[in-house]
Amino acid sequence: MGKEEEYFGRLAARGVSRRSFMKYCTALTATMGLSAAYVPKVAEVFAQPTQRPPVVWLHFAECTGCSESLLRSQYPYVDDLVLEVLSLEYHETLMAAAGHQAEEALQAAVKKYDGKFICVVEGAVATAYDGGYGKVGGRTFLEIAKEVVPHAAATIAYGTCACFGGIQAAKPNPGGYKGVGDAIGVKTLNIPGCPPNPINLVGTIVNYLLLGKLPELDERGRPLFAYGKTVHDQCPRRAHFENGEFAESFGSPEAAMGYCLYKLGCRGPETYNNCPVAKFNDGTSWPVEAGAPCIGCSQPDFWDTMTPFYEEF
Ligand code: FSX
Ligand code: SF4
Ligand code: F3S
Repeated sequence: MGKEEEYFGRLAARGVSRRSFMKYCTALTATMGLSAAYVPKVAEVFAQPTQRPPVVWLHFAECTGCSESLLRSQYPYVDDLVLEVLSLEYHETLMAAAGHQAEEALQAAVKKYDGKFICVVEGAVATAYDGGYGKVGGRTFLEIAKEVVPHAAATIAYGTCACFGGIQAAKPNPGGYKGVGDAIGVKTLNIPGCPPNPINLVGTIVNYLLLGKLPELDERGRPLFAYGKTVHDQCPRRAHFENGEFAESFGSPEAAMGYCLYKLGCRGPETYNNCPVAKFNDGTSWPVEAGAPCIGCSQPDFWDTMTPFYEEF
């Protein structure tokens, strides 16, 4: 049996049809900003993996929501990508090793794949007091980041914490928390969001595997295909914003359904992300569609600049 047939057999055993897999690939290709002609090639990245780039996945200060949202995607394509298309050499949440064995695994992976592995980082890095505010296995995040990140072929900061510091960096920030790139002075590819949308990580990695390069980035290191426009630019409620039809002018939450949430504090106009088109949970919904204003979770410093998220009246 060919690799592809084997793959579809595995999907079928998990209750996923070839049709719904192709639907996912079509959505992924569109999210990546590629033409529909690329859909079969994108499908091949999953179904017939030819290369398995080694990945070292680090966890610093964070809530692990980023890994959770990635691994709990409804369909198995994401765990397939993480576990089979990539060669996951180190991931604290997923690996069986613990203690000294885990530390040795990290060092061995960095040595063996020096200059060749992709480093994915979740969480922020403490920089004050020699990084003393955050440690794994007795070593500071700062020390681990300095030891691993410069040896990677590319580093992907996954989540607002890893990109810009996130909640740890909110004022007064006594630990001097920063995004990993700022903490150690390297350039990272940034996929912010708290949590980010898994499709943007999958799109970035598929872009790398398919075209042999990372996607085009903006000045903050974010892939343009995902962060090139504001949430507001792509929001289906935008016509109501332009007509001045705001949810708060209606008497009841039911009557306000579907109207613009700007006067309820929506930060969509200042927030760069593709939530309205990519949606979460395999295209089910996103905050504004579910009736919650955007809180700007993918913007740097959103905990300081976009709070309070809710106020009591
Ligand atoms: Fe931060 Fe992620 Fe928010 Fe949580 O790893 S971006 S707190 S969803 O877990 O880093
Ligand atoms: Fe813009 Fe938010 Fe209104 Fe949507 S709900 S149109 S993102 S202000
Ligand atoms: Fe975050 Fe706003 Fe999207 S809160 S998930 S950037 S709609």
